[in-house]
Amino acid sequence: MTNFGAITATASYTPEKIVTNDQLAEIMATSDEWIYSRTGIKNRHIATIENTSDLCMKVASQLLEKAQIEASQLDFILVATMTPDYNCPSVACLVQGAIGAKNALAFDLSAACAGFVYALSIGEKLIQTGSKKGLIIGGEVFSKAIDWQDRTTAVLFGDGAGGVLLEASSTKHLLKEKIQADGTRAMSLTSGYEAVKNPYVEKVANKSSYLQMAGRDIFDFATRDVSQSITEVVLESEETIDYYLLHQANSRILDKMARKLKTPREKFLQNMDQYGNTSAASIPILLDEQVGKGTLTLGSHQKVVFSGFGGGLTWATMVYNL
Ligand code: B82
Repeated sequence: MTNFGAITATASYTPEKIVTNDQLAEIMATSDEWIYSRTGIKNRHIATIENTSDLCMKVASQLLEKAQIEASQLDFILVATMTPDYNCPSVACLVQGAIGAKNALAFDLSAACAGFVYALSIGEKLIQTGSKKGLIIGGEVFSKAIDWQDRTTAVLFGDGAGGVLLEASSTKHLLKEKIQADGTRAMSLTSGYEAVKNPYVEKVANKSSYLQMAGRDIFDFATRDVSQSITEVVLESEETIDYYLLHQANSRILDKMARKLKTPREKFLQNMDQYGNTSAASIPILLDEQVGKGTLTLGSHQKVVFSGFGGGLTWATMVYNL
């Protein structure tokens, strides 16, 4: 049986331009102390030329190069993003065309900061039903979606992309998962609103399209509902977890989760200091970085938790056997 998915390569790419907290303080009323003490963020990469598909294409090419496979061998390309270049074509199709993955189905998945884990879950099902190889990518250019006049949100986000190659394997790697949503709390985090606008509309809704978030509400969601899902999935897996790779929104969330889960804080890997919140890209960027550093090794059977959470509300947790 070769019907399980295995992550066989990781990659990430962030735009060259780095903006520090001090540099942000030059264009808005904020400070390094204010940002760092509340969020754990110091720097973020900001796109100046590249759009989301460009970042994702770089990740896709790196994955093919690392695994030494041809683009034509790919059966699927899934991109998790809430900041696509276009509504149509999808980022996934732009990547498919650019790398020449002529046999791959391709689509984008919108599940905000939980998007990468949602997409990994769908990729696993595609492998279970016969696909052999596919790319799962999370990519965002959030800098185009935020209100640069709003210092409470503008300081939080960064641009970037990360991804994995998923291949058919005889070993089970995705040990347990729980993929959830609660649309009754949809208005807690919104971005990209588009009003109905046509010659027959009398009054076009005057609602901001910028990212807006009810910080305290989603902080409570993360530390309550997401902690609970992690507790459940880990218990069901009956595994001892080596590391936790959670969405990199805010280091205070990780502090509180570690306390709630009675787990040493060091097991919660962290890189939001260098990238800020990259939404769907945050977990695959963190994964690739830790594989690069040697903290995590593919094929080592280390047990990790992936947990993404964000707008929707959406949340998705996996216990993964690397
Ligand atoms: S905050 O509300 O301002 N706060 C927590 C009480 C500061 C210490 C805040 C800030 Br600043 C940044 C992020 C959050 C937050 O809770 N974010 C999220 C929570 C759940 C899901 C996604 C996110 C996200 O930001 O992506 C709170």
